[in-house]
Amino acid sequence: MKLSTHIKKLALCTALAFTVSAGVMTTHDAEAKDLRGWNIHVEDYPNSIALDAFIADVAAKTDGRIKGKVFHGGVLGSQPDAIEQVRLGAIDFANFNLGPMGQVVPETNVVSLPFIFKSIPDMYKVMDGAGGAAIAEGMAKKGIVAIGWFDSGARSFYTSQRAINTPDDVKGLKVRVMNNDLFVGMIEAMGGNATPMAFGEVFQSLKTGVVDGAENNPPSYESTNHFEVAQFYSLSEHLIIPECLCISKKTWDTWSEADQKIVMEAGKAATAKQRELWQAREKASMEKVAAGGVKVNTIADKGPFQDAMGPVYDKYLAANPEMKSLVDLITSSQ
Ligand code: BDP
Repeated sequence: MKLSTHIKKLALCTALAFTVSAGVMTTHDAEAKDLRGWNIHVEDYPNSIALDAFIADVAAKTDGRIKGKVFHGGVLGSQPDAIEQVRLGAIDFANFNLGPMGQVVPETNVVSLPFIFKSIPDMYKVMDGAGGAAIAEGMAKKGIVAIGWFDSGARSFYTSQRAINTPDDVKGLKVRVMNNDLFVGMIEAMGGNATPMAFGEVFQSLKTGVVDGAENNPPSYESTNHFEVAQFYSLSEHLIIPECLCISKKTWDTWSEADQKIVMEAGKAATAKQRELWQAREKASMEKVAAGGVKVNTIADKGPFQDAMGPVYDKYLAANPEMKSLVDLITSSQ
């Protein structure tokens, strides 16, 4: 929509809101369009609950000037497509994992490096500080406004045939990864065969043996029922990749500064809610998969996995020398 049309619309909404506050009208938001929110997860997932709360909060605080609906379960398409849609303004807001965003926003690749974060609290510290700000800046340049960082725990391997205790155990396995060359390199560094694939296709691929395994955090392993078809869960915790609550810059730019502030605040509240729900869901998911017959093994010494990632870092930094300062910033602030 043209900016001038938007301004007219906003002026109309303001006038209508004024009329309402004067007690003349009962509805005032007939003009506001429904924003479309993209989400890959099932409805009761922590991220989904936080997204629903976010848009409800925004609608309440803007008196319906900004309102919308979240489309759960990836019905608006896969994440790589949705990232493009957000950039174009066809999708207005979304929760994205930063993993598949690397092809579009180079700064996000830094958090897709295996073992870049030492722990979840370290990830929070970095993302809520200068590291997160640098990544948000890179995203804004590509038309995506990050207003919060969601927790996505740590990703570990799950396989259908045997547990993984050392990098050697990955040798020869076909492992599904998210869409990013870095993850292909990560699996190949351990001698496995990486298969980039959309999230929605993984269950069937595990079931039919197209892949031998995949990797994800406990809530995703559980909510997708992947645990039913890949029953060895090996806690390698090799990737801690945060997620964003983000807004299309095209949509963002149509809002007044006051409304942007309201959206930002609602984003903060939704992020706090997601992080809290996440902790509880991780526990519940681990209990559920254990009850479902999953054999969980912890990996006491992650050193060999970290060592195996040396070439992944070398290759990445050789190809992206401009990212070295961001990698250094992240590692030195933990
Ligand atoms: C989940 C992320 C989701 C990804 C999915 C995946 O929350 O955004 O699409 O992993 O593996 O943990 O594709």
